Amino acid sequence: MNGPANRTYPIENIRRDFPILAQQVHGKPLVYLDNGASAQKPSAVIKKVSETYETAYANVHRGVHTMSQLATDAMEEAREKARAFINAGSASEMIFVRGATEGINLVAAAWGRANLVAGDEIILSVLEHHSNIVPWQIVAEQTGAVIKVAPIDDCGNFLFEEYENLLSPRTRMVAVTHVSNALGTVVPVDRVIRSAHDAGALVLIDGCQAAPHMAIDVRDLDADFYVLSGHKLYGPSGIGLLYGKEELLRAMPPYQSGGEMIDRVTFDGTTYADLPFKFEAGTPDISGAIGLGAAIDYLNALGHEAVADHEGDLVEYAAEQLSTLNSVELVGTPDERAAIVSFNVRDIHPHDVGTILDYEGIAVRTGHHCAQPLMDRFGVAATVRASFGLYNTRTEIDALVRGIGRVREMFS
Ligand code: C6P
Repeated sequence: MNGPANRTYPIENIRRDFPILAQQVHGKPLVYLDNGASAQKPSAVIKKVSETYETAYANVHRGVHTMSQLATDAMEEAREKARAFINAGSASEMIFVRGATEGINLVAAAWGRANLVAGDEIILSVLEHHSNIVPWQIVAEQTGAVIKVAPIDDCGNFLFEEYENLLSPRTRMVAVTHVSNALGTVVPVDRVIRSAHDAGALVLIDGCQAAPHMAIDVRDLDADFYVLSGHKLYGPSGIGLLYGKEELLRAMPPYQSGGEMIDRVTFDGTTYADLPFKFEAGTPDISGAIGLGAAIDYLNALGHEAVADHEGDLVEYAAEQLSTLNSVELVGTPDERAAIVSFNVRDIHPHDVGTILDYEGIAVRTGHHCAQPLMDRFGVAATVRASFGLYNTRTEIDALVRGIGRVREMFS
């Protein structure tokens, strides 16, 4: 039985939508629990990408010919879907980027270099992925800005009061994750944003691990910048989104330069294209953007609430089942978590756990999850991470628990 608590959730149909889930690995049915790294793709997305190449592909925003117009229209339609998906005010505020990493680098470099001066403060949290640390370190080095780090408690909860105490008249940017990729902690970003704004700072939210699991409303949040990656959202890899408030994006200098982002070029100087194109230098990932639009359609058809209910049941069940195993130590037990559980198996290296689980057909991520400061906070070098998606089942969590039993057997 596949569970879950909600019997109207069409889990069997959903699983059939994802061809890769029918694969076997080492002769066992694939149990894919590495969605935090990259989610699998439904047929609708795969078909949309191949259909684009088969019937409506050319470079965009350049050609007067039919194929270019078809591709341009499809890409702009995808931008509109993305706008609606996070409730941005206008498509001008939606920049197609390679992924969250590029989105954060864009803001850190373009906004940071133009606005930060020595002594200005940037607040990050200890939960951050390296993608939301290193770009700020680089711009801090270049400008003399200072980085402060908001702490967490021993369960992995974001400590809101301690964060508020870090805010000062010198705080210019607060850049925090919406959901921790290593622990699943949901950060109260609405309150984080309100406090930062009261202190006169801007806020960038790294929504990579939130967007697949919950409805995002950037206007309701009042986020200044919000980034996400398509490949974690059941879309293609190589495409992602940066949302930025229009007045901020307008005031920022370009990030990369070249074709597409210009208005007029002479050897005396260049004027730039209007938003969003000012930040989209070069030929974009055309089929990727169109595929992302199809992934958004797919998620919308299922409904965020239904997906969140299903995944909420899974993550609760997983945490409960894993905590019954004497040999397992959960790393992080936050009050509110989304679709991610991290743990270690006593006396066994996470890579060994991951390798043996793979022989059972179970895909998990092991390592530091690109969150080394967070691993340091917990005094561990690495963890095993099971991260769930809309197609996972309780049966697969039972397989994970049996797999851990197998790991124990092999090491005893
Ligand atoms: N986390 C994980 O296994 P890119 O690589 O640009 O699509 O996303 C970077 C990134 C930024 N922020 C968060 C919170 C993330 O989780 C990630 C990607 C993957 O956890 C790969 S390291």
